[in-house]
Amino acid sequence: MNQETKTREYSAESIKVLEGLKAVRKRPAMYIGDVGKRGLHHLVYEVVDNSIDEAMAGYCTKITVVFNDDGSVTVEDNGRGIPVGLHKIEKKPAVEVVMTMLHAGGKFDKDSYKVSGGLHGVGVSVVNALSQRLWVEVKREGKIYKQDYKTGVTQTKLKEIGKTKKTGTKVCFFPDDSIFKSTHFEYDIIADRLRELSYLNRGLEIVLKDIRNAEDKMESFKFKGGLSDFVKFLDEHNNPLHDKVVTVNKEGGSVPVDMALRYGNTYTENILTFVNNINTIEGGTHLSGFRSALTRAMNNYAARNNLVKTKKSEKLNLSGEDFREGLTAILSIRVSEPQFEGQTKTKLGNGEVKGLVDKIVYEGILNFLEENPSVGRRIIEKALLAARSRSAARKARELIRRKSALGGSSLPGKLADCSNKDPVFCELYLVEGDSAGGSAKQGRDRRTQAILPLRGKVINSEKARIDRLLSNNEIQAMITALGAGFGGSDEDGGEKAAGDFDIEKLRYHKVVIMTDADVDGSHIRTLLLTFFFRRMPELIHNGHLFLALPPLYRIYQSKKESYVYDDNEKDLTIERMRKENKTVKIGVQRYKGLGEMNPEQLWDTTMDPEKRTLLQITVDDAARAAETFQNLMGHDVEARRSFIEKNAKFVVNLDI
Ligand code: 0RA
Repeated sequence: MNQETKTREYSAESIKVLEGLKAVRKRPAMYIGDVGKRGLHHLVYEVVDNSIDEAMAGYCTKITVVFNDDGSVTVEDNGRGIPVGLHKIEKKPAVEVVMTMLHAGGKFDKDSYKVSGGLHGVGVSVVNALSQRLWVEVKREGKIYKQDYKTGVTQTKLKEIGKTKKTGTKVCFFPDDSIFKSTHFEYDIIADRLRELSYLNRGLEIVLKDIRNAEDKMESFKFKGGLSDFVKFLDEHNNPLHDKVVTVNKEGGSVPVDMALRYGNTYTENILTFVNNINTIEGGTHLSGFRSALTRAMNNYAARNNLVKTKKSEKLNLSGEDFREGLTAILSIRVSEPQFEGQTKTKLGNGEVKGLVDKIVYEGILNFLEENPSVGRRIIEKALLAARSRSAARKARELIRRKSALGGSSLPGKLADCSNKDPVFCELYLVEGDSAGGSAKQGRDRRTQAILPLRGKVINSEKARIDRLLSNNEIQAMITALGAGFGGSDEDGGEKAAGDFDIEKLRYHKVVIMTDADVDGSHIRTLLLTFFFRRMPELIHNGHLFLALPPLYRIYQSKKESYVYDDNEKDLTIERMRKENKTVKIGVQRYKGLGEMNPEQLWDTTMDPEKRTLLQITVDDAARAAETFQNLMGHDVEARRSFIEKNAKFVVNLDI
C-alpha cells in the first residue's frame, strides 16, 4: 500500500468518525433514550459503567462522582487507566479513539459483558458528543495525560501534564444545554443508582459528592456483603424469618451468577433481577430459571431431610407459590451477549440462560441449606404453613361454593333478602351491629333492599392469611350473599373454575357499607374497604361499592325537624331556624349510632333513594391505595404511625 492510499483511507475513516458523533448530536434520543431528565442522568451512568467494567475486571476499587458547582460532573476511578499508546489502525492514542469513536470500546477485548442494544454501553463517546466540553485525565505508567474535547471533537493533543505513581481515569463533562431540556442533575436519582451498583458489585466503594450548594453533601456506598446486604436493606421491615441470608455465588463459567434471598413475615414476594447490572423489570429467562431452581431445591431439601411429614389423609404438595410467600430475593447475572426484549427492553430473552441459572441456583441453595440446617428447617416450615393455608383456603372456598350451589336456602341466615331478583335494581346493605340491622330490616324497601347485619369487628384482610379470612363467619356471609364467588385462577395456578369470583353473578349492583359515625364505625368501615380492595377489587373497579352517609344530628323545633350530616351544616341550620321562629328554645340530637334512629328515621335519612347520599368508592391509583392500606392495616406499627403523622390533617377523612 503506498503512502497516498494510506492517507486517503485514514481520512475516510476520520470522516466516518465525525459523522458518527454528528449522528449522535442529530438524534440523541436514539443513543440515550431521550433528552429529558432520564437521558441527562443517563450520561452519568454511561461514564460510571466504564469504571464499573474496570472494577468487574478486578482492577478498580473506588469510583467517585462529583456534581461540580460549574454544572459539570466528574467521574474518577482508580483502575488501570485507559490505554494511551497509539492505536494501530486509527493512528491515534487509544484513549482518543475511545472518547471519539462510536462503540470504540468494542475494539478492546474487555467489554464482553457490555450490553448491546440496551441503553447502557453505548460508549463514553456518546457522552462526549453530547457535552459542550469534556476532558479526560489518565494516570498510567507513572504519568498523567490529559485531552480536551468540544461536542465530541478533539481540541488538543493528548498531553503529558505531570507524574504520578497512581493509576486511574478521570472524566469531566459539561452536558450540552442546547441538547438537553435541563442540565440539572438530581442528587437522589444518581444516589439511588450508585447505591444499587455498589450492592451489585460487592466491596466496590462508590462516593457521591455534591458541591453545587453552600452546603456540601457526600455519601459513600460500600457493601462488603453485596447482594446479601441488599436483601437486608430491602426486607428490614419484614421481620426476617432467619438471620443469615441464603446466598449463591458462582464466578467464572459462561454465566456468572450472584444470588441472595431471605424470608420474612409477610405474604407477598419481592424478587429483583439484574443482567449486567441492569434491572430486568420484565424478568425473562434468568427469572424462570431461578423460580424453577428455588422450588426444586427447597422441595428436594425438604424430602431429603424428611421435613414434610404427611399423614395419609393430608397430601401436601409444596408449590412454587408456597416458596415465594414472604420472599425477598435478588438475582444478578452476567451475560456476554444479552438479548433484551419486551416493552421496555428489560426482559432477558437468551434461551440458554434458563438452564444455566437453574442449575447453579439449584445446587447453590441445596449446598447452603445443607450447611445451614436451621435456616432450611424454618423455610420449609413457613412453606408448609403457606401450603396448608392454600389448601385450607381451597376447602373453605369449596364449602362456600357448595353452600351457594344449593340455591336460595343456602343464603346466610342473618340476611334479609329483597324480593326483586334483578341485580341491577338490588342493593345490599352491610350494617354494623344487630340492632341497627333490625332497624334497617324494618325501615327498608323490601322489594329492592337487602340487609346483612355484621356482628362485631370484621377480620383484618391485610393481616390474615386467606384460609383464616375464609373461615370467618362474617366474611363467609358476605361472600355467600353477594353470590359472585371468591378468589381466582391465580391462586391455584389454573383456569377459571366454578366458584371463582365472577362479577356476572353478583346479586346486587349496589353494595352499601352502613356503619356508625363513631370511631368503631370508622374502623369497621376501613376493615370492610380493606377486604373488598384486597380480595374483591372488581367490585370497586366496576363501581358497585358505596358508603352510606347517616346524619350526625337531628335538629328539631316544635313540629319541624331536619337532619344534618356535618357540623358546619348544623350551625347553619340552627341559625336559620332561630331566624324563622324566635320564640321556641331549639333541640339538637347527636346520633352516635344507627341504632338510635327508629326505622322510619333510618329510612328517611339514610336509605330512601330519593333523599339519601351515597359515596361511591373509587380507586384512582391502585399502587398508592395498596400502600395506604398496608400502612393502615398491616403489621408495621411504625409505618402506621408515620402515615398517620404525615397525614394528620386529613385524619377526619381517612376512612372515606
Ligand atoms: C480499555 C482497555 C483497558 C482499560 C480501559 C479501556 C479502561 C477504560 C475506562 C473508562 C473509565 N475508566 C476506565 N478504566 C480502564 C485495559 C488497559 C490495560 O490492559 O492496562
